[in-house]
Amino acid sequence: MTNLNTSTRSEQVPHSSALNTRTKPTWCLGCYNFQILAGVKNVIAKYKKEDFAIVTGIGCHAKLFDYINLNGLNTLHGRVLPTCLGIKVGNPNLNVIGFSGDGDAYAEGIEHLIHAARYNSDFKYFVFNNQVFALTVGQPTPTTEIGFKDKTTPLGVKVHPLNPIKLMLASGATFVARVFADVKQIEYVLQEALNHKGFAFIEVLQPCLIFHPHKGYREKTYSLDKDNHDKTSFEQAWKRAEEFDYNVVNKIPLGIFYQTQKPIFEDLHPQLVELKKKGIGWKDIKR
Ligand SMILES: Cc1ncc(C[n+]2csc(CCOP(=O)(O)OP(=O)(O)O)c2C)c(N)n1
Repeated sequence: MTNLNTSTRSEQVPHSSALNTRTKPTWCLGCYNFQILAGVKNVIAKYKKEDFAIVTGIGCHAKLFDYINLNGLNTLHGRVLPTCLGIKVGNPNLNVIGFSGDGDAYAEGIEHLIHAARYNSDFKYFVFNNQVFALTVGQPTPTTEIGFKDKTTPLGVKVHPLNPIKLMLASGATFVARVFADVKQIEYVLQEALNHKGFAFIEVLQPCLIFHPHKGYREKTYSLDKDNHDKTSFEQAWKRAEEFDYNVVNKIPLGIFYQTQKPIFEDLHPQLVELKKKGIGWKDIKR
């Protein structure tokens, strides 16, 4: 994370209401997105909000942009990651966090996801995975399980779901995590991701109460932390990732699958190193 030390407001009591906006949330009553929103705000409230920028895609998840009082961009469907990278290149001193749905990340934006893992720019990326395109009323996405039916797929999904955790591991991501949409889990993983230097991929299991409720889903989850998982071992991460293939299963591991250190994109470019040293963005350079 950039500016972790300089921007901390540790002497003050963090108050997430400072990040409130006047926009009334239009998510469904009880939507798990409220949990994610609260967790994200609680963590960012500990820092100076001017040091942050957020990016959202298009979908239910993207409404989060209207509910947090931070700078950033509500961008095009599937284009969260290049927008995050653009902001980092414009000002590498900003802490950038991207938010996508599973449609946004794994369908429209899938190519960017692979390269974001490869580039290892120092920004963080949440994917709210409800296993449907929720805003457009519940069509299957690349992580929808076999057999799921809706009006567009009346005979049920036939093809095997994508496993994004394995995709991220194979693409070279330096921080790969999955949590449930619970305020405490979001707080934990966001703080860990901010402390990580490099790209952080965080999938959030976020059942859609209307189009894909997944009853009993949460009971199948267990914590990697409490199960002797070594997050520095690629082999262990891969094995754990295989335990849940996004079809109905008995157990779903949650936590940080894998964390390692590699050079970050910004440090490989002298111009960006220079901006970081000076604590400025391109717009601050006098010409
Ligand atoms: C390029 C493009 N394709 C399709 C759409 C239509 N569209 C708007 S929202 C949406 C669903 C988004 O689903 P997801 O990313 O999973 O987010 P969720 O609504 O589930 O949070 C789609 C397909 C669009 N706006 N732009």
